[in-house]
Amino acid sequence: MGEYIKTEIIDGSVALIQLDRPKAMNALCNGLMEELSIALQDFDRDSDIGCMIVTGNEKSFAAGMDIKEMQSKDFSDTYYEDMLVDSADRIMRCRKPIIAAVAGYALGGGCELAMMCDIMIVADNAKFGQPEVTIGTMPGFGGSQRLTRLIGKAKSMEMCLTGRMMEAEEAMLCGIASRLVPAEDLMEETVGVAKLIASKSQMSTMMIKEAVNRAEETSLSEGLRFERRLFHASFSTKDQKEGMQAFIDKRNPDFINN
Ligand code: CO8
Repeated sequence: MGEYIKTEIIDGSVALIQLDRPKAMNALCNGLMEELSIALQDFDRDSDIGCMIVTGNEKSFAAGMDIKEMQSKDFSDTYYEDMLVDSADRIMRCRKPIIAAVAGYALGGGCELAMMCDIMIVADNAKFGQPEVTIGTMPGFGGSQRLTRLIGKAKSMEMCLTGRMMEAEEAMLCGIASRLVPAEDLMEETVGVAKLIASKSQMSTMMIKEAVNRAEETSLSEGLRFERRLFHASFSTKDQKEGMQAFIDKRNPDFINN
């Protein structure tokens, strides 16, 4: 629990972090980013937690970085403090899966934050956009890179250059979102996915996250080699022995994250 976020542990294994600045549409002020990234880091290090969820409220996931906080900064302020780099690094270093549950606005830094997560489940009222161009700046929290990788150059250019919003259905069709659900079912669906992930061996889920992320950053042959090595390494875990034995015995596995 912090000034800008609420946290909850569900069934002992899923950590839910709710951005809680409703009066400012969950604008991502420095304090919020600090609290969020530290909470994610702490949950990531908690051996009981197998999956994290980041969500906002029904009106807004996050309407971007806090414009009121940024407006008066000049280049040397942002450059010298390396604006938001610590928070982004903390989030990117998380090794366990993070799900973004998005309802309402996910704009600018909010869209970028959602795209930093590993899975995105969206409500039918979700709206995505990179509207920085309309306030005289540009995406700076990964939008120009992640959006382009997700939806391709032409569509990413159009989104970033016009600042237009994209509805949930379009986001689903072009590959931003992994699942589209009615707004009232968003949390139930997301918690269900998170519990399923958390019920697996953390050794497997962490290796899978590492391998899938590698696909974005390397050639196919290097990525395949990396995957193969992790796959081989998974045979050194007790959970691989248990998982396969449980299949043979026709019972549920009892994973110990080892
Ligand atoms: N920052 C600060 N305050 C905000 C923000 C924001 N991003 N978004 C909304 N608010 C505030 C409003 O100012 C308003 O406050 P007040 O009640 O004090 O006037 C309150 O939230 C409610 O907002 P609205 O009255 O505007 O609500 P509407 O329902 O009419 O509109 C919108 C909702 C469409 C979400 C609208 O508020 C909006 O367009 N917000 C700004 C969206 C935007 O431009 N986001 C991009 C910000 S820039 C960014 O994210 C850069 C990322 C890169 C950083 C890189 C760092 C390294």
